[in-house]
Amino acid sequence: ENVSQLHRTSYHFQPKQNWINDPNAPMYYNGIYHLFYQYNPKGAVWGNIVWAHSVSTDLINWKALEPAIVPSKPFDQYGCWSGSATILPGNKPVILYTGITEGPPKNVQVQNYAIPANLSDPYLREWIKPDNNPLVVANNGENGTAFRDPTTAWLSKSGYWKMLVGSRDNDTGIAYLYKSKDFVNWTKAKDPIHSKPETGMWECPDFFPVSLKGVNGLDASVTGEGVKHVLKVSLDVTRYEYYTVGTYVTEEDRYVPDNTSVDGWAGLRLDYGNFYASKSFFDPAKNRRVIWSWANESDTAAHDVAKGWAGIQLIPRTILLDPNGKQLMQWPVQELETLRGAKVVLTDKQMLVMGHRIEVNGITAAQADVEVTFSFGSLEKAEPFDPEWLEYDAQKICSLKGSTVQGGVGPFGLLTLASQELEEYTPVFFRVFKAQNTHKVLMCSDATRSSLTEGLYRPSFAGFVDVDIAADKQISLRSLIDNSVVESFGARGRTCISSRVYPTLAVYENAHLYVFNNGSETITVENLAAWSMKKPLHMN
Ligand code: DQQ
Repeated sequence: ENVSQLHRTSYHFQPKQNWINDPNAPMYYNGIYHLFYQYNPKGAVWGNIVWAHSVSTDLINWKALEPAIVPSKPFDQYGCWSGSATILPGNKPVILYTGITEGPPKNVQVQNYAIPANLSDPYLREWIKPDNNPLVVANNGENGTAFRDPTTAWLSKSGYWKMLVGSRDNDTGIAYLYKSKDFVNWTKAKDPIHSKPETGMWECPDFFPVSLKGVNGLDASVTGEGVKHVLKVSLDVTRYEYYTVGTYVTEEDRYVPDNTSVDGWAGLRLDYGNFYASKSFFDPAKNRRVIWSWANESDTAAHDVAKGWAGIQLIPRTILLDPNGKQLMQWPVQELETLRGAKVVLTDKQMLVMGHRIEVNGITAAQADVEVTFSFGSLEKAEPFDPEWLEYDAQKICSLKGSTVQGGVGPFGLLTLASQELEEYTPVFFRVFKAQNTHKVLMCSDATRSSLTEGLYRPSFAGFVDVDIAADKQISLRSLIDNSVVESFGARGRTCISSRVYPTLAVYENAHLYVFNNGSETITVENLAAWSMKKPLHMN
């Protein structure tokens, strides 16, 4: 079949062809990382959904296996939708997933389980769906057409396994809590673990503990002193996710977000760009929590069909709680650095006056990893933050104040995937505003000028960065550039933004990378290191 190679990523996870969406049941088992994902074996649009399966020893090189779970039984004959893995005592993995028992338009949803046919097969190629499926059906007031995406289960001190199922009641988003002694007989807890009016369907909930101190990730079952919990949900209505940091009140089986976490539309986001249906897992080999996410295409479905493929998985990220306890920090897994090839550095503290840009030469700019720190002398020139903007989200401010709109402190940052004459470029940049008694730092990844092609979705993705910029007087940025994706990490991963872009001129060796400043305050490039990124030896 004809698969267009232009715009395919080199080091992001992609199968050879066809449609992919949500990462499913990521796990580490006996030295192997498993990634399952929603996949259409028959085309480049959503449909015919099965669980594709790939394995890896390093999260970078992947080997594709046969799909692990495909529709075959009355309890999943119209589709095998998203789910999660749990490793049971005795080192026994089990998958919980949503089966579709009645097709469109209703798409009736139930929760099933599957277990490896042969635990001594290192790749766990074959999965069995026991006959006592489904485990959980909507028979207790739940909406069976909005009832899906079971989480990894955790074991509570009372000896019960607990898991969440995403749902909604009219407009109220809900994460139902189910418990079981034996992983087979599940009963619904009296109350959902959490819900929130006017948020719509909660897809792909993820609920996990994070440590208040140190850099270790935690297994799903950890509770107690020094631990906070995070609840992440994917909002079907807007196709973005939000999360809160809070307390899991184990005695009541309720989750209570902290008063520093906004619960709802305006909440914190793992990524302010193209990032959906994310799922994390605890990696016992490296004592870390790792999160995977799907990034959909931003072109048209007709383009996807013509290309023969759609969707990528973003680079897996290590998740930590910010030492301030209020938000998460994410960073590409360290294994990614093994793909770093040719390196260039700017260490001579070059100054960027307003309107100035410097090209980063000597790397493959279409396929690169860049780390840079920018500094400045003072915030005196910071533009005032218009109080009216308090009603706006960051994206709207970025669309008003793009990279070419001159400012005070910023816009400064990177111009990625830039063509020779800047007919095309995707800027990733910061802009500092003076607000009442404080400063606001806006980070943007703006696709507006990314491509000369008409009809693409070109959002000005943006988020605020929670740092003490007046004290720091500097800010760091890392961007992973890979042909049609730019994945950026501001201030060590406090604010992350991923954009999908489709340059026509800034492709392969015709792509350029620059640092730039368009604010009146001179910006210093404290240090910059950029690497050409190699293609993994094995990618499906
Ligand atoms: N995708 C799956 C659902 C999930 C949605 C179907 C999120 O299980 O709710 O492919 O992208």
